[in-house]
Amino acid sequence: MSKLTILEYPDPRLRTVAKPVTRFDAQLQTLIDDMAETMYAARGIGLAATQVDQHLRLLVLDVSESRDALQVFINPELLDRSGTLQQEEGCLSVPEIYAEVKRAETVTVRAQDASGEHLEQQLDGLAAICLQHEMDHLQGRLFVDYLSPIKRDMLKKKLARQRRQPAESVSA
Ligand code: K2U
Ligand code: ZN
Repeated sequence: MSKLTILEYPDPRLRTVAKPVTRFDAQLQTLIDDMAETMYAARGIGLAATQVDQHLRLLVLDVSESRDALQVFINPELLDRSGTLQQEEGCLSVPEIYAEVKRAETVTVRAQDASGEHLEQQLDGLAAICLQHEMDHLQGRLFVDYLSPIKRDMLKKKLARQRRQPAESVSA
């Protein structure tokens, strides 16, 4: 297994719309394993293939306290959603930025597992939020897209400062 590089905003590759998975083979299983390792190492509770520059409709998540309940969703589609939940979100591709996002509280998802078998599952709470966050990634959407234009502009300026800062500290 390998740790993969996570793309960071505003990398344009994060805007790629992922394509459906059609080959359920050993190469796909290796990508799943590497994504899981990358997610756990980054202390994330979800990761979409888009974030590791693999533009396939594949995501992994694990919202368990014990960090040993990996779930894999391939070619996910939402069949139903209900309720709303507003919660502060972060993103491994947008470090140190957090913002409130409104999402469905409960979702029913249809997807395939690593062997291509179809599954249908109802998720609620943090798992539902995480799934919707990851499915946004597969559409090239980021949680910062839900920010007001003013807040998004402030974010871009903050990230630009952060990126300049390391250089300044070296030259100082
Ligand atoms: O897609 C990612 O970057 C992974 C996110 C998933 C996520 C975002 C917001 C809300 C729930 C899940 C990371 O796991 S962000 C880090 C994190 C860790 C624990 C709880 C919330 C966010
Ligand atoms: Zn994210």
